[in-house]
Amino acid sequence: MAGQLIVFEGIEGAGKTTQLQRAAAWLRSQVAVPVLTTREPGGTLLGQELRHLLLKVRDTDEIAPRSELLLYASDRAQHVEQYLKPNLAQGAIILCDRYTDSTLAYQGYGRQLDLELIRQLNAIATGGLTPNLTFWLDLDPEIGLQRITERGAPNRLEQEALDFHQRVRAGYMALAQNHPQRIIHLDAIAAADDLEREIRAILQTRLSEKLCESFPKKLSKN
Ligand code: T5A
Repeated sequence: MAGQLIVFEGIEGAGKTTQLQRAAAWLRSQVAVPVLTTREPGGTLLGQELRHLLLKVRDTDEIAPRSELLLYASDRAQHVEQYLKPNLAQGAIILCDRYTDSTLAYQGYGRQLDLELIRQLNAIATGGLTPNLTFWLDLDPEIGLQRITERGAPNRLEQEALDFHQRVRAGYMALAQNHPQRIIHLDAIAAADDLEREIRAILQTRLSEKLCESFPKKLSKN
């Protein structure tokens, strides 16, 4: 059977990676199919090189917005072809840190590039592969950036001005309104343990509906 692609989205420091790792650990104890974690940019060897180019702070030679857009699309095309599609075909549950909504939010709303153009580019890069479920960890950018600053030196995107990050958040809001079935809004100011419980409960419902007949292990209630 086909697997499930579950994506974690949100602004910098929203807690995506933290929750993705916790959800993966829990799912591994619940289901009998492989549970994989990956990210964009950087989910393949080529992607790791593109990630370095995209995120390193540049003193000169700034990346132009359309060039940035194409680099993210290139990372995604490689990721879909080389990693996501083959593993989904094997029935894996894949938890992915960022996917197509990041490009709409950051390059579309943040950089203000044409949204229709980005949708077309996303369609080319993914070959039509859309997430089964997306968790949007929604947080005030001032708080997210504060969390990042406490962690260490910010990367190229994290160094953008506050109004850029506010546009990105507004972008996620618009996307969630347009895709209420797929995108689940989570208030990311909550404690990590509370968010983890909320995510487990949603996964429990969504995956039970779709997958329980195929799983030797049963999804438990906690
Ligand atoms: N990008 C990406 C685009 O512009 N276009 C695209 O198409 C794509 C795919 C990727 C950058 O690329 C951009 C977006 C990004 O700018 P990245 O390093 O992968 O760069 O950046 P992020 O995905 O944003 O990763 P971060 O690590 O910065 O944020 P996370 O994963 O949301 O946060 P996390 O879990 O690492 O936590 C951050 C800190 O907060 C604490 C953690 O302990 C950690 O210190 N924390 C909490 N604190 C309080 N309460 C909670 N609930 C907390 N949860 C975590």
